[in-house]
Amino acid sequence: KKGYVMRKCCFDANGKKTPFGRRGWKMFYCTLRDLVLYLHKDEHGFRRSQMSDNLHNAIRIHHALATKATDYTKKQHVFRLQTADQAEYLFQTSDSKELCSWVETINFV
Ligand code: I3P
Repeated sequence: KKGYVMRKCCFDANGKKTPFGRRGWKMFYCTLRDLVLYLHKDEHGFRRSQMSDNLHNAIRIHHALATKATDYTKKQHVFRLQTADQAEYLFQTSDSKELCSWVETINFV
C-alpha cells in the first residue's frame, strides 16, 4: 500500500516524548513494503533514494498496532501507530476509507 499521509511524532523509541520542535505535522509519501513503512518526500523518493535514505524515516511495523485515534480531535481521519519499540505516531489520511485501509493493512500484514 502507498499514498500521501501527514505524520506527527508523539513518542520516540522507548516511549520518550518527542521533543518540542519535532512534534509538527509533516507530509510524506508512505510506502508499506516487507513490514516497513517507508516515508519519503514524494512518490519518486523510493525509486530515487539509496537504501540509507529509505531507512532514515522508516518505521518497522512488526508487532506494531494501528488504531483509529478517536481521542485526537484536532484533525479528521487520524490513526495512531504504536510500534514494538514503544514509539508512537499519528497519521492523518485523506478520508475515512483510507483510514480504515491503512489501519487494516498495517495490522494484518
Ligand atoms: C508542534 C506543532 C504541532 C502540535 C504540537 C507542537 O510544535 O505545532 O502541530 O501538535 O503540539 O508541539 P513544533 O512543530 O515546534 O514541534 P498539534 O497539531 O496536535 O496541536 P503538542 O506538543 O501538544 O503535541
